[in-house]
Amino acid sequence: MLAHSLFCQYCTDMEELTGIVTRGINNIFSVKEAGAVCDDDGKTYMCRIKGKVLSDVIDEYAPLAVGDKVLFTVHQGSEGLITRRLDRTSSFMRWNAKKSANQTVVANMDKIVIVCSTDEPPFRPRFIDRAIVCAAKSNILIVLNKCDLPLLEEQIERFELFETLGYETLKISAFDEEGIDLLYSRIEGRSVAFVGQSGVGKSTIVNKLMGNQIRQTTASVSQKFNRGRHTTNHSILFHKGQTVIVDTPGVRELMIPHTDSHLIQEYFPEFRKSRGKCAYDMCLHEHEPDCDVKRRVENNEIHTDRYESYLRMLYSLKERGPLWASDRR
Ligand SMILES: Nc1nc2c(ncn2[C@@H]2O[C@H](COP(=O)(O)OP(=O)(O)OP(=O)(O)O)[C@@H](O)[C@H]2O)c(=O)[nH]1
Ligand SMILES: [Mg+2]
Ligand SMILES: [Zn+2]
Repeated sequence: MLAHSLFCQYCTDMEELTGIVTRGINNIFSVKEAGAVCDDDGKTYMCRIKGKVLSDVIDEYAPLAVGDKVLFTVHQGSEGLITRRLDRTSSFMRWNAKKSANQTVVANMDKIVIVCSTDEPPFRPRFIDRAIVCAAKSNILIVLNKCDLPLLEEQIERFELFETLGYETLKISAFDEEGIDLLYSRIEGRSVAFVGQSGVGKSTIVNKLMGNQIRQTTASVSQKFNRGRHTTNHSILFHKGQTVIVDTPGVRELMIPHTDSHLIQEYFPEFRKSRGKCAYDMCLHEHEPDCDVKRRVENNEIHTDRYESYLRMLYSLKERGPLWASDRR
């Protein structure tokens, strides 16, 4: 009888446990039970989703992401069935062009660490601009890795602009461990996810932060293309005491999630001063006459490259066309 109540999936009185998704591959999710004393204590179960879809998750590519808190029941020792996804406090979301849908890469993080590199692959500030939009309202830390390699003066200025705009930034070199302790002090006790282009050094940084606890595969940037080779192919969540660290797979291109065009400017704090000063209330600061943002770009009060980056995002939404103007989240 005891065996029946433990293992039969049709029993309704089975105890539901709470856990956190630590990885997901081919619809099998590793779920770590929320530990009694410390999250490090929890046992990990290999879980499937009960039924085909979670009833309260609608119209989203992949119903679960690493970091999701779920309810699940245990079956056959270390296997389980996920019955419910709990409400998310935050999500890092990108546009999945292949699936024509928004995709949550990681959920429930206190902070998103956007990693970029000085070189190998080259510094790409517009990638950071887009990652900021993907991170939505999450706290953000922008890390410039590979500071052992040189960077042009104008690129340093572009990076330092993020600090001026109010974002937390840090320059490190995972290679010679410069700044790793400082980075750890900024994330200790929090839940953080490392995101960024392939090859910028996310897994190398995560390995250093975790000490000897884990050893993730890292790989050199392809000589031929000077860009990463997508060494990490799925997100993984690690616990180090109370600190939660998620390593995510790098992408070559990061596209902002489908959203209302008017919302993009929310992620450009330098536009705020122009609020209420454009001739049109709903100004997108594009071709509209008497636009205060454009005027301030011309006066060099707003960085031209940031404005250009904004326009590109605006166009990328338009290019998706009306097909995607549904209520996809
Ligand atoms: N020069 C230099 N190289 C570094 C540094 N950090 C990492 N690397 C190298 O950069 C390459 C890519 O590092 P990974 O950690 O695999 O990069 P990643 O961001 O995890 O890449 P994906 O998993 O593809 O997203 C490896 O050869 C690392 O040794 C650094 O601070 N300086
Ligand atoms: Mg990696
Ligand atoms: Zn305007």
